[in-house]
Amino acid sequence: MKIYKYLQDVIKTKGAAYLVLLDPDKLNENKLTKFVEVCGSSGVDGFLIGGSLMINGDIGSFTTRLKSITNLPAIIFPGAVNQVTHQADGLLYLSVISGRNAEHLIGKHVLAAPLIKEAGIEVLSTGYIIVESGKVTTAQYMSGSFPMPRNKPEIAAATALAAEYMGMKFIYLEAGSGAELSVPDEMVKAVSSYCSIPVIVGGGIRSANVARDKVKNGAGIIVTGNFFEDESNWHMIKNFASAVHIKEPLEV
Ligand code: 1GP
Repeated sequence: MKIYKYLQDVIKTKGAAYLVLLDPDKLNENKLTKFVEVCGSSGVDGFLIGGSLMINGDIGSFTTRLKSITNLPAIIFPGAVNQVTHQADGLLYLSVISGRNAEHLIGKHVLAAPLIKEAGIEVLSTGYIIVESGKVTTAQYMSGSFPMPRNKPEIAAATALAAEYMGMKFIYLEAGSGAELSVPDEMVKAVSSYCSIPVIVGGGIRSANVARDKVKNGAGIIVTGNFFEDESNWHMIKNFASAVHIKEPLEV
């Protein structure tokens, strides 16, 4: 319960938590060290680690390296069953509840469960709602499921409540990595006001203002990935963190 409690505490004290997604395929050792140091000094609350594929990266050694640089939590955001490692602190146990593909509702979970038990890491069960966001995203394609229509906040809210009643700890509203459009504020609001579990929002967030709007509409956790893959944007991480931490004075 360590990570769960940590995230709850951050949400309570800062208003929301800010997590940065790291893709082992896209960050070499040198860049990882520099980036994580910048994140640490900019107010980031933790890291998600994962990718849809793991071609060059080795999640085990990547996470070991990450943990040697920072004390912030390292949470696996698995794109596949082979992304389980004991080096991490926890894992988002994602069920694609927007879809009706049994493999991503229970199939992969059966394969992963013994590996997670062996790894001894904290499990954070998460109802993953993939939201229509313009073009087809990797998350939609890889999960073999239709996204939730973006103009149907009431369907998202009912789906999220069902996940809460099933005992899931988080809802993740996902527009998809590099999405043209982020999850609509109306949907964030509908889901977070209807459910009592924290709502994670990610995909296509490329400005601090957009991040803050999601928090104002009830998001408990904001995730960004793509935007900070470009080193020339790193000076803005502080602005993003400050925008998410709505209970703290805003840094501009
Ligand atoms: C993807 O929600 C995350 O799963 C982050 O998306 O890369 O678009 O920030 P971006």
